[in-house]
Amino acid sequence: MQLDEHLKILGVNGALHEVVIACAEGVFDIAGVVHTGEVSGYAGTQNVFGENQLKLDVVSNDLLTAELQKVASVHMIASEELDNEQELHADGEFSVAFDPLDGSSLVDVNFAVGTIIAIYPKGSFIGKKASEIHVAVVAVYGPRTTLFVAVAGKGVHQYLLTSGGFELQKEKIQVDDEGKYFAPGNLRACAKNPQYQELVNYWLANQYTLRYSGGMVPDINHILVKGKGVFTYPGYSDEPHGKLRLLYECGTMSFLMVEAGGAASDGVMSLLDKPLEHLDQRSPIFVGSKKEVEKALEFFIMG
Ligand code: AHM
Ligand code: MG
Repeated sequence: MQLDEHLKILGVNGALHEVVIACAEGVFDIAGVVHTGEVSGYAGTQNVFGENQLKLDVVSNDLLTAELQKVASVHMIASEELDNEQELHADGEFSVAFDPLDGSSLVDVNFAVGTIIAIYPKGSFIGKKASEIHVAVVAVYGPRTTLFVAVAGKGVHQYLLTSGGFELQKEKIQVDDEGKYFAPGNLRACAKNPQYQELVNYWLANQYTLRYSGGMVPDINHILVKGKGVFTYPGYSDEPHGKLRLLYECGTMSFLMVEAGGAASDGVMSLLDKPLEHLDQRSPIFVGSKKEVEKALEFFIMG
């Protein structure tokens, strides 16, 4: 079954359906440039975070924005590659936040990368929480392109990009409460954060399997597809909030995990309930199987 039809079965109709399809079109366009390698090198610009933008980052941003621009129901957009949120259509019902190409520093080594998109109610993103997301759309560009669509209250579903479009691959993805896979982001933090070192020692002593690629999307994709595991990206003294952004990365990936029956925390509270104070806000993240997230947090509370 194609994405278009499956969305209707999930109760995603009308304007929201149009926005989700536009996101999928954007993913299709980005998959084209990622897989052909025709766009390479640096753009010669920096994003708001002071990071050098790849031409691919800029092109991916433009492709997705162009698809959203076609849909009158998109009110505002915010992108990791833009300085500010932008209004597309004054009467739109939905605001869309995205990281068009997460993990783009992994493109040259041909590792998997992804796109992270969240559809919120209209208006500015400031003050919004991930619990308000209507639909999350997350793509993984590996040897194949796969797409997760998480619909609020209706679970997470996976699609495969085939020559005929996005084909339903797996309905209602569920993550077990426990599972011995670990993806430890920001291991550099261990040097100054002994709690994290102790958590890593716990995983090693208990024979967990390491599955870490350096890309948050493929790492969390691993948890969703295998149905278990945990991904962590804590902060430490030099970078108390870590690196990953609440709006573009942590909030959306947390929504996806919670819709699949997992958990997501910043170490203190659920990442779904954390209001956005500014567009470039960073957050620590502990996400995955419920008990694995709880276990990881115990080390930080004890420390
Ligand atoms: P990006 O948005 O600049 O691509 O950075 C996000 C990526 C995540 O996918 C990944 O988890 C993280 O950066 C890894 O960063 P590092 O290796 O610097 O800790
Ligand atoms: Mg990113």
